[in-house]
Amino acid sequence: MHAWPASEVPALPGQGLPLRIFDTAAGTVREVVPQDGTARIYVCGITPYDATHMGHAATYNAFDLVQRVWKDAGHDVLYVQNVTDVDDPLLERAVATGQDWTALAERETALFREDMTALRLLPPAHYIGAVESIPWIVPLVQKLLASGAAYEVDGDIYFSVDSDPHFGQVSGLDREAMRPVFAERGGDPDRPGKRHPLDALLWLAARPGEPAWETELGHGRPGWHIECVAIALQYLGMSFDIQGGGSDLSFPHHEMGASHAQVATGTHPYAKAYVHAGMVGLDGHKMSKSRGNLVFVSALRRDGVDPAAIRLALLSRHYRENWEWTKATLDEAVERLARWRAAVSRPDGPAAEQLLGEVRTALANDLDAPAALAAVDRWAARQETEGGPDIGAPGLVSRTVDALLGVAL
Ligand code: 5CA
Ligand code: ZN
Repeated sequence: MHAWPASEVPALPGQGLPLRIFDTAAGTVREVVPQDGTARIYVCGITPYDATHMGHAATYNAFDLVQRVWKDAGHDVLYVQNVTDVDDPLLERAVATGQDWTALAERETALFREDMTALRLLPPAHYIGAVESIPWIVPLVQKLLASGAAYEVDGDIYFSVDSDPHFGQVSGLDREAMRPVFAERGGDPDRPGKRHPLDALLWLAARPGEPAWETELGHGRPGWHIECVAIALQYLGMSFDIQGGGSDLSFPHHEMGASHAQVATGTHPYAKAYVHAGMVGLDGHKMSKSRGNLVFVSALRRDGVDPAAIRLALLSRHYRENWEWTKATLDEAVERLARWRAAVSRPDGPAAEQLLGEVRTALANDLDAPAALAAVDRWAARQETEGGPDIGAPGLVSRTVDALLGVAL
């Protein structure tokens, strides 16, 4: 499917720093070094049964920063994202609201593209739906079946976690801790007939009234994890630089995805780093479609909120933090945006080379956006109180903020 239009990334003088970022698998911040000049990243996309909320936006904002840091450091970026356009939550919502599931998915995906465009989040080079990826999923599952790493239970096909010696290395959880999380996040530990309670679905045989495709695996539809693996291997291959998503995906989704890929290809690792954004909450709970405690990007836009202010609000929290969305966060961002815009509207000001260096340093250090905002705040405050002689400094500030933070002043 098509992605969304890219906003220009202005060129900056000099070169940015190598990215250091927290890798869940390593449990530490470390340098991720793209091999051949091209940095490869896969970010898990939405399940399109409801509109983009601030939690989604915060997660995609984090991985947008990754790309901006890489580009600034001189890399080409190959970015892939999926759309889970067939899965249980989508089908359930379609039935509950009496809609056609494809129409629901198309409408919400279109709205997501508009939100991403408004927030100036860079589009993936490949934006791929689960349905589109079925032709790549089938041979992968066949390979796993042939090697004995997958097996059937009443026509459904499961992945055997015991087939991967590296299983558990992404999340770092032991098997006892995995079980309740697996049950909570779409797994079925208690289904009779499975070899191991944690074994995950690769392929579901057709259920009455549900969509299904006729394939060499029989009439059915794909499981969730294998969708992302098929798309990532198709466009990025093994050992790409970053597998990204919210922290709710570290287990089971990214753990299972890594195992599926490692066993199917016989190589390791799936991704060099697994990077996870914290959860955004509202009123004391993680924002989630199932709970319904949501603030939608599109609703704020409809209310006339400047998308640049939404973006600044997201940037005001470190991406790894779990945090609560509040009206005050947005009000502060609206006020900051006005201050910055006033500061760059003058023809001259305090020299900005140091600011550029500070923003680069902050972002290369595990995407410390709050530190980057603080640096711009300091420049804007100096501009307001004392001004400066440097012709072109405001222009450099606005290009820095645009290129590295994605905010157009
Ligand atoms: N389609 C799958 C991934 S393959 C999925 O998780 N879809 S989603 O629509 O539920 O979430 C899309 C992305 O937003 C995921 O990376 C998820 O981790 C992230 N996300 C969901 N809720 C929140 C939240 N409250 N805060 C931060 N990120 C969130
Ligand atoms: Zn995914």
